[in-house]
Amino acid sequence: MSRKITVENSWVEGAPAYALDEKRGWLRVRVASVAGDKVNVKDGKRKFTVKAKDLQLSSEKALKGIEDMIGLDILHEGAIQNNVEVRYGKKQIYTYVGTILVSINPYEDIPNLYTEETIKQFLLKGANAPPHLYAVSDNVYNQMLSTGKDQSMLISGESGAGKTEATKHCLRYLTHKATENASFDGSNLIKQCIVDVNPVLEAFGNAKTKRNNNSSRFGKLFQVQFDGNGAIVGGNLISYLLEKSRVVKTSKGERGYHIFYQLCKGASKEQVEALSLEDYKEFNYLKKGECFDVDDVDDVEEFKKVCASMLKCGIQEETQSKMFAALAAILHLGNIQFEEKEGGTGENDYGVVSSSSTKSLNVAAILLGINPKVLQESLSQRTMGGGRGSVYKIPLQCKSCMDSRDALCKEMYSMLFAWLIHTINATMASKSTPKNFIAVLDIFGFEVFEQNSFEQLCINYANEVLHQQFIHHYFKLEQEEYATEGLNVEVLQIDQVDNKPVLQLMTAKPVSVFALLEEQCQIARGSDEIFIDRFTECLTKMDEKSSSLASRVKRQPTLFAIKHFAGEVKYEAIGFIEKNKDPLHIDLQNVMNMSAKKNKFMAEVLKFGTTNRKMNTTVIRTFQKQVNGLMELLDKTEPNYVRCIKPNERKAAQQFEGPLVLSQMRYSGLLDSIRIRQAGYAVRRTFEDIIELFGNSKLGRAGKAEGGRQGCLTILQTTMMDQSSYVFGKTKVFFKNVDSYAHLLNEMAAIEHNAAVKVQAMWRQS
Ligand code: AD9
Ligand code: MG
Repeated sequence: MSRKITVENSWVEGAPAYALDEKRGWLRVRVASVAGDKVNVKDGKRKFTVKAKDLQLSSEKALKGIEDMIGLDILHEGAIQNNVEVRYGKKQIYTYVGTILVSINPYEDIPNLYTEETIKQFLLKGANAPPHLYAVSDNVYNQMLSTGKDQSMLISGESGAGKTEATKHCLRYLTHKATENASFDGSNLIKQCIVDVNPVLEAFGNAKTKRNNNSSRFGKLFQVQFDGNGAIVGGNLISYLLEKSRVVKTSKGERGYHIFYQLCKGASKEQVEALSLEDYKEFNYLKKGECFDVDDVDDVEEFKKVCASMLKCGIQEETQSKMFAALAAILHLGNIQFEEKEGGTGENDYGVVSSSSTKSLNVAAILLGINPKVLQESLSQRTMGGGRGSVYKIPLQCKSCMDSRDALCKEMYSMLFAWLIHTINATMASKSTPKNFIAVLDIFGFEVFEQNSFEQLCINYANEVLHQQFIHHYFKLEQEEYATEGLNVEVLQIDQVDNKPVLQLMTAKPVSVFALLEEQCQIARGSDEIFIDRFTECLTKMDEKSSSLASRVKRQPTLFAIKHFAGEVKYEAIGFIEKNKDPLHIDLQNVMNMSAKKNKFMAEVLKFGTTNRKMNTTVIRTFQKQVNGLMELLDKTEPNYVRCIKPNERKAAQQFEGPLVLSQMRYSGLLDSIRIRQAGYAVRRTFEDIIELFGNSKLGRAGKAEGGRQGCLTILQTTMMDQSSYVFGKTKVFFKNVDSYAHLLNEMAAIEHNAAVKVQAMWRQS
């Protein structure tokens, strides 16, 4: 009688396998002995015990590090980790899982990976190229031309995983490809701008954080537009959720936006004098993080590059000077301190600009083109509406004065950023109607920190929406493969991986996290505390699936938890309402209006005030609209996914941490896409593969003689495969699960009178 091999419960001594180790992820081990549902394994000399469910079959192919992991016929976590780890060790950072490109950040420059020569090679190789961003970009471009369908490249991953670098490589390759394919009809300016826009965007939108020395603090979608011949005719940028709090606040070891440091260090003598930038280390906004420099970055050099790039993006020197003046104004505003008014006690302990800050106040006022006295008043008092159209002013306490100052700076910076994007877009705008576009999305990945606030809620919401799109796309692809093979697809159940319940919990009307938060923002006495109480109340009114994904955190009354597709996140509700309303009181708006009267540049910039203000809406509503717009755009495209993964938290080269990589694979939906595959038919082999499996045995020869479908059928019938465990497609046989495929291998071993170890060796070869 042949011995039954299943994945979980039948291991033989000496069999190679993967065992799950908490600290190191999946390790290659050999089975030492089996004791019930526990298995003792050996990792070199070290012995340890794992549960049978934490042991997986070893894969010979993974050991070699194959280019497309779909080729691992049994796709599981152990083999996947092993495969990418092996490749990473060989500095092969790119690997496919079917059509998804997985990219592992090498944290070092790999020789010849991105040279002009390499680009040329990829232009020649076409479909035969090894996994690379260039190969994906090449394919995307060709797809666009051959199908006439717009394309998107969705680049995701957590902070520091390499999204922005990947985006740049894609755009660079696309500009080469387009040039090769069709000459530019006078649109060189546009191509230049597409190439040069990055240093500008990074200067204004990136900063050093603990995770990444060049962290993008905004999301972006870059559309490259083409004519019918594949020539680039235009470009368009959309930005998402710039982290404006970074202008006024950075934690230790982090910096504000690069441009501030570049300007202070790189400005000419005249500029320094005109903008009073001599003592830049004394600017409060810059010194808070106690970090003025970034390793291996020369801010002076960068400043030159940024100025040159701005020129290519259509921002002339004169305008640049005005931008710098606005930035300097922000820095000087940040140095205005407030103190309690002399002699003031009790009711009168409101703030006035401290005497030591007079210079900062004056410089800021001059740069903005307003009267210092008016600036001082606007920061330290608030105009309120009385009855019958009357107004009155109330003085602010010190803390509120500082909040006012910070609010003004944040607003000015975010308007400047919006203006910048608008101006770049004007330079890149197509003169003719484009036929197609390729959209490259570089957007913040799922975030879970020790403390999570409103920003994480927004970011994680966007990730849920993108994840759903990904899942649905993969589901569709699977269905298409079944359809091509002529199979009935009823076996596929999207429910297992669909994240609809979380999205419902977050966005449904009338009850959801967003709906309740909006409600509190609309009513005068709304508060974070009421929001979170209402939230608990409302959980009972939601459908069971959604409500099971949310909870209040025990003994921490202001915390609530949401189980996202990528894991549970605990959010601190205090501050939600303020952040969602993002108010800018009238006195600060007046400061900007006054500045706009004197300063044409400020008048331009002012047009880009946050839409929230203009429409009297909230951050969530604006962001939801943006995300919906993004999804509408992406839905019309053929999506292509790039999953960037960070191998360690130390920005170190050649350090691969299994559990960290696996958790990102989970976040990125990679493992879900595999689950989708396994939800239908986990193993699929061509008829020829099956026949080949039986080699020169009698049955193998019989199969070969009949060939194709019939040969395969003979083998399956002779080995008495349970008929319900597989189905025939047009070119492949599909096995429901790994166990039914195991039965076949098992039979094969019996025919060959071989030991079970050999069977497991066959597993590895298949
Ligand atoms: V964030 O969400 O904006 O904080 P990204 O964009 O995912 O993040 P980024 O592309 O900025 O990460 O990469 C982080 C750093 O990793 C880069 O500054 C490089 O130092 C390093 N990196 C990333 N990709 C590569 C690469 N392909 N080769 C070499 C790389 N180094
Ligand atoms: Mg980035």
